[in-house]
Amino acid sequence: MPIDATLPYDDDNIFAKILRGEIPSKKVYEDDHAYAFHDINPQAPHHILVIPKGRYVSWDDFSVKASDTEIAGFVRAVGKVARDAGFVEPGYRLLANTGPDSHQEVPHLHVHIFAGKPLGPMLT
Ligand code: IU
Repeated sequence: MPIDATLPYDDDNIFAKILRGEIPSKKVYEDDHAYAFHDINPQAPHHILVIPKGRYVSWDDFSVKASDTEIAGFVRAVGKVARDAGFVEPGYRLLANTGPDSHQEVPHLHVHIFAGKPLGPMLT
């Protein structure tokens, strides 16, 4: 079910538990600002999620409340994950669902990285 992204951050959300190591995940990358892991239900041959380490519900929450250092660190981490995975040359897609109409399901900001095949036109 889509979440209500206007609610305060919930420390019991599944990605918070993954960050704390309480739930296993297939880790791809980690640094001071970001953690990346394979999506449990991949929608492309390669489907990685990158999440900030800070407590942000959504892209909107992050864009308003995160420090410039956190934002820069997170954006660079997303780029590094895609680059290190070899996605730059063939290409990849980023997606951050935000709010009910987007069908955001987990209330901790996550950027999807899709790659591994021609992805076709954008969804509408
Ligand atoms: P969304 O943008 O909030 O709709 O995406 C949530 C994603 O989190 C979705 O692709 C799920 O497959 C993925 N996911 C996961 O990787 N591990 C989990 O334990 C859960 C969801 I719950």
